[in-house]
Amino acid sequence: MTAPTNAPLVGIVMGSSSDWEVMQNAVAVLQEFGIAFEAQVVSAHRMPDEMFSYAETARDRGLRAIIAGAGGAAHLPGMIAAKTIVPVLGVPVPSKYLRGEDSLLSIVQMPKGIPVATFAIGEAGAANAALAAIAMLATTDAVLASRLLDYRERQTQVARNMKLPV
Ligand code: RP5
Repeated sequence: MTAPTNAPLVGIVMGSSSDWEVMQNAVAVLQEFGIAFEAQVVSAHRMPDEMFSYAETARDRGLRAIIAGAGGAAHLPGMIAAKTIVPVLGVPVPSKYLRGEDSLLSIVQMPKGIPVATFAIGEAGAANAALAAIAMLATTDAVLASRLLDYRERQTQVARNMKLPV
């Protein structure tokens, strides 16, 4: 199957609408770079059939990366990765009782053979997952690569202009 040209390149899935506050940081970065994306709730333990279907169709639908965020016993990224060879970028969402350390360990400790690229807990992880997806797309898109370099340069200038109150 050939994906239409305006088809999403990056899929964002999360285990609950309660993950949105964190995961919207990935959306914001993709929007800033003008990357076609899709975002939806796909709960691993509450919607296992939809999770498998999402992963199984991802490649044919043209997705080049999947950003998967979940909290607690966060099996969504690993199970998505188990069903597709589209690269999966995992975002540990902060949890109520263990502050996301459970999410982090659940996502990062994938057994050998099925990788999930795992990012920081919370907002930084979500934003960085999007930047990593953009970097992957930029390996075959010179215009996007140039925009990513510009983004880095702007960050550098902001840091160089930082003043301390002493
Ligand atoms: C996980 O359980 C979700 O990813 C979320 O982080 C957490 C809590 O979900 P809700 O109870 O808020 O729906 O599946």
